[in-house]
Amino acid sequence: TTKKISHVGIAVKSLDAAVPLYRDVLGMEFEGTEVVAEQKVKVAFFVSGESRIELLEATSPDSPVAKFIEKNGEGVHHLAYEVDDLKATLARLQTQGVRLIDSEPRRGAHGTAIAFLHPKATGGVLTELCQPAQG
Ligand code: CMX
Repeated sequence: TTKKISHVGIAVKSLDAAVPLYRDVLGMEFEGTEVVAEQKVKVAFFVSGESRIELLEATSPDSPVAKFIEKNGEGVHHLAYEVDDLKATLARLQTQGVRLIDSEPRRGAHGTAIAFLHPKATGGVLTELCQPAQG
């Protein structure tokens, strides 16, 4: 079962341009940036109370985020839900016939394990499941 919204992912053209809005205008706590090589993105995390926002910048023209911005412009890219046991959740979704992008967990930011469901299976909302790193 899902525990909570882990974060909302927002596609931006430039982290340098977008970070000041979230940090200085909206006043969120900036946690820093990280390159997630496997996903071809550089991300910036912000904390706002119990909520987290992830800004995503493409690190290559064939990044999913570059393709998304080309098609839609900047904007909300995905919703991520926290789960306790990602492998078990993916196995269950597979038996339920849900179209997955990732049938096995992949590496996300902060050592999390992540997997995406296909937006065609989730009403047009790109959905990520993530399991926090142990400890
Ligand atoms: N939200 C909702 N719909 C989306 C979407 C998104 N973020 N990205 C693509 N789509 C839709 C497209 O609009 C398109 O719909 P139509 O066929 O109706 O036009 C359809 O999905 C196919 O999209 P596409 O542009 O042809 O692109 P691809 O199929 O090549 O890729 C997707 C789409 C979702 C499979 C790919 O972006 C993907 O694998 N995403 C998961 C990985 C990812 O996004 N990583 C970056 C973030 C990593 C992180 O947070 O760490």
